Amino acid sequence: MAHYPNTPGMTGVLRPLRIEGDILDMEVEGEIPAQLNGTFHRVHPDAQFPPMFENDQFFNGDGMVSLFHFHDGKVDFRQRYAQTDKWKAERAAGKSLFGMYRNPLTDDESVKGMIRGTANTNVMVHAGKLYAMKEDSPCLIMDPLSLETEGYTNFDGKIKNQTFSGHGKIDPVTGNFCNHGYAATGVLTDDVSYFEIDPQGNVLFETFFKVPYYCMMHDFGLTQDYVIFHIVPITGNWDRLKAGKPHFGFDKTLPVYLGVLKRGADGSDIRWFKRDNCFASHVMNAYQDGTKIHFDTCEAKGNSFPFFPDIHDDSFDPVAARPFLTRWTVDLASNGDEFTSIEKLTDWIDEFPRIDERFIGQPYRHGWGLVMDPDMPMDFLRGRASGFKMNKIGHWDLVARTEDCWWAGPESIIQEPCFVPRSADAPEGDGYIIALVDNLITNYSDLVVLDALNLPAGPIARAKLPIRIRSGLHGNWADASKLPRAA
Ligand code: V55
Ligand code: FE
Repeated sequence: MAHYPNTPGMTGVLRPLRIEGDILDMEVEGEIPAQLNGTFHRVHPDAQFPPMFENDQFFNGDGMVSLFHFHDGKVDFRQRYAQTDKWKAERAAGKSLFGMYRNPLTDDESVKGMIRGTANTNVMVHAGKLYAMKEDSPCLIMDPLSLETEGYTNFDGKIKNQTFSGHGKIDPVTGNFCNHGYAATGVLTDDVSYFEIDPQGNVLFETFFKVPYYCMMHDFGLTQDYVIFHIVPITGNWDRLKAGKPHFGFDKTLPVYLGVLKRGADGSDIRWFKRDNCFASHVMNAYQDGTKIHFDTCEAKGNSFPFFPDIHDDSFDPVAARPFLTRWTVDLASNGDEFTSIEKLTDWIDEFPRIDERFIGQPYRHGWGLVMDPDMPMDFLRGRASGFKMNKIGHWDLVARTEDCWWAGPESIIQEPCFVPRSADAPEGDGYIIALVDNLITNYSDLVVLDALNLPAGPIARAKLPIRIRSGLHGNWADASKLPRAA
């Protein structure tokens, strides 16, 4: 009999879902544009069994992958667990064997030394496979259409690093899958690797470097010639793990760094720039402008993660926690290590930034993301939503410096959006935004389709689920041409 803890992270809107299944030809309101031909994969944490520790992190749930397969104006839905080594061992035992988030000291003896990953952070198609990613473990390979798990890979031994972060990016120029892994030589280590995998799935190179201090390196920036790493003080150490504290805590006494490494160069060539303390997690995009590098990220003055509390036990500040899209600029021609400028690009509280990914690493104009507008009615609070309440999708035109949005209404919160180009050669931004919208009152989720450059017009179509999908992390579109041929 499964008894999940009676905590906000496991009850109400965050009750575990644990449903695997298929819907052939989803119920649709409106018309699915016929150009939408491909797949949208996304993932959420969903503990298969009650966690060993009542106060475990939301981020520690087993990865549950959802697939929305668009073809012929229809959408098919499929949902399966990512069958990590952890998932299989616990399935066989009928209970949890792995302990707290990123704390191997809390595991059952029977699983010591096993890969602890949950594959719950991002899913992306590359070289005909679905990469299911979690930043503390290697890449888990799944089939993009059947969602069957093949297992972990180190790419024929060519990736020496032990970890594969969740925010790998496909360079639109080379088609390479570019990613990093931190804690690369073991839990809490300050080694990081950067590597690129070609369109056929072959590792081109991997290089290692040291960071100024160990921290959660959740995302990074890619430009045509450089890779950019932000070092933000969400940090941890063995004393915390021995004391059973959360792996990470926020340290407001440490500076923030931006590392710039030439792609293909040795990791020891990385150059560090430095600024005052702040919080930043996701990166919208980065690009070169002469000798300058622009790095667009959602910056907050203070810690945005209440579940990774202040390392010196300061109380959580919900105002300082609000992130805003911000442009960090450094100049490679400068002699010092200071930033050239830090420019706030919006007054909207926003996170989960996305772009037209044909412009990754390039000068770009359009960005989208989730927005929390606290002035709109929030009937969904009756559903006990916790954390940020993302009730709008925002669009930023970074050239015209305008912004517009779509509000999901008083009952719903929104999951990370994803941009889909109208066609391979459509101009930047010409296409669709797709996103899961979770109605916390009726308890259903809809996958909405919007015109990316006309969000205020509202959804063109809603593919309707008969359940509500648990709040998740990240997902990606893959054009049908990138998928293995259906058997
Ligand atoms: C994040 C999510 C994770 C994680 C670390 O910022 C960072 C998001 C779903 O797991 O382990
Ligand atoms: Fe993320």
